[in-house]
Amino acid sequence: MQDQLKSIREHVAEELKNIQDSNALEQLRVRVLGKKGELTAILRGMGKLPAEERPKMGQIVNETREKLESAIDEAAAALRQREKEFRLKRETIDVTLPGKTREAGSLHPMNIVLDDLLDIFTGMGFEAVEGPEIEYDHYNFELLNLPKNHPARDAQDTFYVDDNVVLRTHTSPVQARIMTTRKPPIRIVSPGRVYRADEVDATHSPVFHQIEGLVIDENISIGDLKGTLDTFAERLYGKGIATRFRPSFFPFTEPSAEVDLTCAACGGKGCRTCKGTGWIEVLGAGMVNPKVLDMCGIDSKKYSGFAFGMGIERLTILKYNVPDMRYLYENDLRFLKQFR
Ligand code: 2NM
Repeated sequence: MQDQLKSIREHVAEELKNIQDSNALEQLRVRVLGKKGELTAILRGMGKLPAEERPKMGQIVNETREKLESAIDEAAAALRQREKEFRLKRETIDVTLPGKTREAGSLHPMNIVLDDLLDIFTGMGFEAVEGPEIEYDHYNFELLNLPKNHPARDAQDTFYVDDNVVLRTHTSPVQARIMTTRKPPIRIVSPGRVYRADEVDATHSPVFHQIEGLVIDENISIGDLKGTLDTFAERLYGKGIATRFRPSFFPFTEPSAEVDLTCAACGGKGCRTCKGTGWIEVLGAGMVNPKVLDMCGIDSKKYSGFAFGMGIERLTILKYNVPDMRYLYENDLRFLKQFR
């Protein structure tokens, strides 16, 4: 029996040297000291000993149990310490590292200009309306007095989906839709994406953005158009910016005008930006052609209206002095970060 105890002490001592984790240690504790463990088995065997030997043996077994228990406890404490050190080492934080920064976003310059435009025109009583980018030929051309065989309808200029469907070439079809469904007074602007079969260069893109305006009521005159655009020019580009109307032609307006704004770069004195003229061409406008009103179901004897249209890219380029339209599309952060 003494030999058995000795062999348990020895193999426990040996195993404790090799144990690396607390699970294995707990298994050893159960195997040796547990209810069905090696030491308990020896204690049971004591019944077979002569009565006079039992107290002595009992004492030895108890001493052995105490020694084993404290040896295992010590090993457990050492393991816990080691595991803690390991954890601390792994969780070390270098407090000198730079923090995670969250960069502030910013609006695209065209969205800044679009927001300005919507403020300006809703401030004058216009309602913003949107419509489909894939549009019927009927709304994009026919109702706007661009009949079949008109050069603007050529596949050279327009993306056709099928014989009757195009990618809209302006946002006027949104206004044609409104004219056919509402009664005057009408006061709307239609911002949005438009498509033309153009090559990309510094001032052209096959996809670009427009905002067009339309006012229809009794007694609307070209004076109302001039006043509206003067107000727009000053609010977008600042005090002292005026408009100049030059005669032009559009099928959907009569009379029609190209509208220039005072060159903001020189204040109208003449410089390289405006090629010495003091004016920059920015938009087109006119009195809605009575034929268009009638085709859309509005009585041109009772009502008149004005309309205008401009490119949001062009407005943006002029406002921020951007040398090439392609900067607006390339999403280069070095460019975009300047608009904070
Ligand atoms: C422009 C120039 C002149 C225009 C006309 C209409 C409509 F639908 F009322 F006929 N909307 N927009 C218009 C007029 C657009 O863009 C350069």
